[in-house]
Amino acid sequence: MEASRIALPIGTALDRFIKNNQDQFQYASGELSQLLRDIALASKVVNREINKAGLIDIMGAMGSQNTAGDQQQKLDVLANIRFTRALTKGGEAAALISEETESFVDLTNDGKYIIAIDPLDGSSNIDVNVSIGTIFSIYRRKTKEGEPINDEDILQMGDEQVAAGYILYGSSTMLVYTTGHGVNGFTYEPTLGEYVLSHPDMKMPENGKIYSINEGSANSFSESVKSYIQYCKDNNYTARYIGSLVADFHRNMLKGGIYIYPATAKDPNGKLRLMYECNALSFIAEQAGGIASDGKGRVMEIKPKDLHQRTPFYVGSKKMVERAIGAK
Ligand code: P6P
Repeated sequence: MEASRIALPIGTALDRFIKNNQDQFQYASGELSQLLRDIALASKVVNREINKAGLIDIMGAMGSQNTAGDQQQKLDVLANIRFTRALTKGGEAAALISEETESFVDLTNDGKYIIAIDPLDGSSNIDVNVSIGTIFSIYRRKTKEGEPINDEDILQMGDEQVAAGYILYGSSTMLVYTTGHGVNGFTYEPTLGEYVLSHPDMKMPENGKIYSINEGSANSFSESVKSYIQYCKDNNYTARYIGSLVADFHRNMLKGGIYIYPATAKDPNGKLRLMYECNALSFIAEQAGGIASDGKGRVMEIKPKDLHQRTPFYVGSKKMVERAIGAK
């Protein structure tokens, strides 16, 4: 039975919120505070740079590719540097898994945590001023401090996450995270330089009428995906696809909805990455009462084989995902 909790008022600063909920975090609360502070700090710097995009030469592609062969945007690389630097200085993270780097990055700290991060998801939208996001998962390292980091630390199932979150750089900048005891959203107040509680105890509506999928790939969808999309159309649902996962996910968190990136001819295992996109959003979705599936089972039960492996992704309101995956 969880200790009854004093609900903290809207406007509570992130640090204060973490301290007040320290008994919920299974490890030393100071470590979580430091990790979230490191991530929040880097996000504030990234947020500032995003807001200047167009004024300074950070738009457009680097002319290089990431591990997946995706064109790296200049801000992708900048964001990766900012998060890596902040987590290194913070001292709590032992290693980092990032979309932007082939192998894991050994931060040579004696930290007890492994961070998986997509520093800037949806970055191709930067040049057209569409919302983008950062997605992160926090795992406890399995090896002892001082021992070399190995696959046991790096390839952990989503169910092993101790915390996860996202930052949405939108009309306002928000940090949303969970430590396994519900989901809380914080809005960045630039005049204070602080994230303050704005969305306490977020719950994803059990049902909804918004579906997010790139119907340009419809010809290669499976029959079950095609029939679900037809069901949405027959029931006058609204199609909303921003092309930025965090933005679509966040809207569905607030209004109810489903986001689907299924297997397609171009991406037979789906496009999205298990370790630094799907696991984090699955943890948040489930903590908010939603469902996250690969079309067959829970995303967080997938045993990773590769840092950058992809998975089909069905995430959102419980009743919508159940119908989409044909669950009874
Ligand atoms: P497509 C952005 O590249 C991303 O990873 C997600 O943010 C977004 O939902 C999806 O890919 C868009 O992919 O193939 O529909 O353009």
